Formats: sequence, structure tokens, C-alpha cells
Amino acid sequence: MSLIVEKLSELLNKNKSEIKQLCRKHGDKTVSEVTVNQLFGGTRGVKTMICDTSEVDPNSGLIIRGTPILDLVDRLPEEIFYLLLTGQLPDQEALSDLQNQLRERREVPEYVWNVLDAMSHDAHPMTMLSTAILVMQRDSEFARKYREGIQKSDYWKPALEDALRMIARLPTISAWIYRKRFNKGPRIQPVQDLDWAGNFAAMLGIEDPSGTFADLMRLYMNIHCDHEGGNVSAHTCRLVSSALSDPFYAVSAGLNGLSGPLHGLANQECLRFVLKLKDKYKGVPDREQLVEFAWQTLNSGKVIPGYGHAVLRVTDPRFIAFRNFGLKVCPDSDVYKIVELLYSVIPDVLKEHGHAKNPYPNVDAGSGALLYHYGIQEFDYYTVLFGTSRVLGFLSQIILSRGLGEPIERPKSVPVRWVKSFVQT
Ligand code: CMX
Repeated sequence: MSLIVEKLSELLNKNKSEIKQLCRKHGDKTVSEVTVNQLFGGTRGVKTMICDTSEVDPNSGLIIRGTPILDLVDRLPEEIFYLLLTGQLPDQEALSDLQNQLRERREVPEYVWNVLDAMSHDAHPMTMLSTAILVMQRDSEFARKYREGIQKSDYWKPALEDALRMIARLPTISAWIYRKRFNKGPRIQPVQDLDWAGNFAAMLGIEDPSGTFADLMRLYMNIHCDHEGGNVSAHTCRLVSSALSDPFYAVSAGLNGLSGPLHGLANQECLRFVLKLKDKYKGVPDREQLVEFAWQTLNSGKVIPGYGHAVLRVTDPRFIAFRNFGLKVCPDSDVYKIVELLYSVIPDVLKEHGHAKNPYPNVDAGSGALLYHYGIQEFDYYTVLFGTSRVLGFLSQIILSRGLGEPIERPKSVPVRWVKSFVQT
């Protein structure tokens, strides 16, 4: 038995008995009420689900199992996955064990390459990623064990097996999507002893004389890994999984949610915005030009990409992590200078505009400029990078949900007619 299975068995037993006790003692207590505004407003802020992997505090941002993300930026994504799942960082033995488990499973089945090869040459890279995950469903251990009649209390074990397979294969698949879709040359094989994100960086085949690109990938994979359970992609993934659709179905669905321009696709929109500025002003604009451009954008009914957030009410610490990295590796690049200038100008413009509840940058405001600096200039690929990381969170949440025996989700919807008559009573 791998160390992670041992650790999880112990943890889940403890959590299950705590939850049983909580429900027995306090099952009837109300934790959230829903206003009419919330009913029509995406149920924003309504507490309707349990998610132990991470929390987003409006005033301090992402906290993974009690540790703020800025304290975890130097860790490996494998360590973060272990932390998401178990609540503890692995010691050296547990980390090596997990890395070995991943190495053993990283061979990508030939049919995945065949399916990707058969896709249209202009398919969106996110469609390719979601499809690659979906076709691997045929080998799902969860689906197989379920058919065989596995006990409910053991569902999480084959879910973990599927998760390890998916995580192990992801860097090879995602890197190939980049190389194939953008004609970057043949597939690069994984290196035996490299860490997960280091290998991903190597397989992307980016020229990197500075030797820092792998560090960007480690950082990128760390800070996008999870963001609570209620965001579109995580929630989609959990919802699909709650029907006991196996992790391949659920993760593929979650990635489809991540593909929306208000969610994961925003990072490509951000860089587009920055480059538009660079083109229009033939370099780095001055503050007045930037303010004017921002107002033109807002007045034409568009959003300023990379700014605002459904939950956060401060500058996203993940933006700060990227900013610190950018200030080290490319402070003199025009693109990066525009990102910096936007940071100093946009919050005031958005405050004056008065619509956005959070006028500060989110994670997407700076990540594209860094990728651009290293030569990844194909915007459509950016969400694949986000997705490759976010799968760590999706899968952790699925394993814990199945481990805690969570039921199928089924919130109640009501027609507008019902609301009209309700407010009159
Ligand atoms: N520029 C202009 N207007 C904005 C804005 C922005 N960056 N952010 C919010 N607003 C507007 C909203 O469109 C909304 O307008 P209406 O009242 O006219 O409909 C109003 O401000 C209130 O919105 P909100 O409650 O502050 O924000 P939401 O929770 O509805 O939406 C988000 C959050 C992220 C979708 C929104 O801020 C946005 O569209 N930002 C730009 C896109 C972006 O950066 N997305 C990345 C999100 C990161 C992630 O997914 O993790």
C-alpha cells in the first residue's frame, strides 16, 4: 500500500466520525440564508458545500489547508497535491513515494495520441485537453470497481488510482498539446528523475538560456492548484462526480467550465489587452494614455481582464507571487512594464467606475506576461497551463468527496413565479 493510501485511510476515518457527530448534534442548525438577490445572482456567498482542500478569504486570498499560498510558492506541486489531500506537507519519504507512484503511471496510452492527432488542426487547446482526459475514461479504475460492486466506503481508493494516473500523464499530454497544436516539433519524452513540473517544462521544449522557466512552471502549477469548491470549474467537477461519474468524466467537465472567458480563459484575455496597449501606443503607454484606454474599454461595456473577483476583495496574493517572479526575471520587458503600470492605474479607475466589488488584480493579471517573456506567445494555450495545475485541486476534492461518502448534489430550483408569490407573503 502506498504511503498516501495509508495516510488517507487514517484521515478519512477520523473526518467521517467527526462529521457524523457534527450532524447528529447540530444537523438542524442554519448555516446560510438565501436572499432574492442571491437567488438571481449566481447564489454568490451562499454556503452550500464542504471543501476542505482550500479556502479563499476575501481579505487574504487563497489558503491551502490553513497555509497562505504565499508561504507555499517554493514547494513542488507534488507536495501541494499531498497537502490538498491530507492537510499536511509530505516528509521526504512520503514525497518520494508519491513521485514514484506518479512515475510508474506516466505512460500515456497510444489511443490518446491517436485521438489528439485526429482533431481539427485549429481545435482549441482546452478542447484537446478536455478530450484527452475524457477518452482515458475507458481505463477508469473507479468505473471498473463500481461495476464490480465495490463498497461505498471504498470509493475513494479507485478514485485515487484514477487521480494518480491522470496527474502522472498530464504533463506529457499538456506539453504535447502545445507542441502539436502550434507546430513546435516532435514529442519530447519525460526525463526519468525530474520532478512533475520540471518535466512538464522540459517537455514543452521552450528555449531557456536563463534556466528559470522550470521555476516558473513550478510556481504556476502551485498557485493555480485549487480555489475552494464553489468556483465554476471545481463545482462542475464535484457535481459531475457526485453522480458517481468517474474522475475522468468529472475532470473533463471541470475543464470545460474552466474554459469560460470569465474564469480560466481570462488569462489569455489579459495578455491580449496588454498587447493591444503596446501596439496602440507603440510601446509602454504613459499613465494618461492607460487611463484613457481603460475608460474606453469600460464605456464600451467590456470588463478589464485580470481585475475583479467573485470572492476576493484585495490584490490576489497569487498575482503578488507572479509579480515578485516578474520583477526578478523580466523587469525591463515592455509587456511586463505595462502589467506593472496597469497595477498602479486600474484599481483607481475601477473604483471610480463603481461597478466591480473588487477593483484589484486577480491571478490572471500578470501570468500571461511571464509566459510571453519565455516565448509562449500562443494565448489559446494559457488556459491549458491553468487547467493542468487545477486538475490537482479537482482530483483532491473528488477523492475527499468520495471518501466522505458525500451524496449526489441536488439543490432546489424555483420558477420566477414562485419568487413573485413568495415575496408577497
Ligand atoms: N472590469 C469591469 N467591470 C467589472 C470588472 C472588471 N474587471 N469586474 C467586475 N465588473 C463589473 C461586473 O461586470 C458587474 O457589472 P454589472 O453589475 O454591470 O453586471 C459588476 O462589476 C459587479 O461584479 P462583481 O460582483 O464585482 O464581480 P462578479 O463576481 O460578478 O464577477 C469576475 C467576477 C471575475 C467574473 C469579474 O470581476 C470579471 O469579469 N473580471 C474580469 C475577468 C477576469 O479577470 N476573470 C478572471 C477571474 C479569475 C478566476 O477565475 O479565478
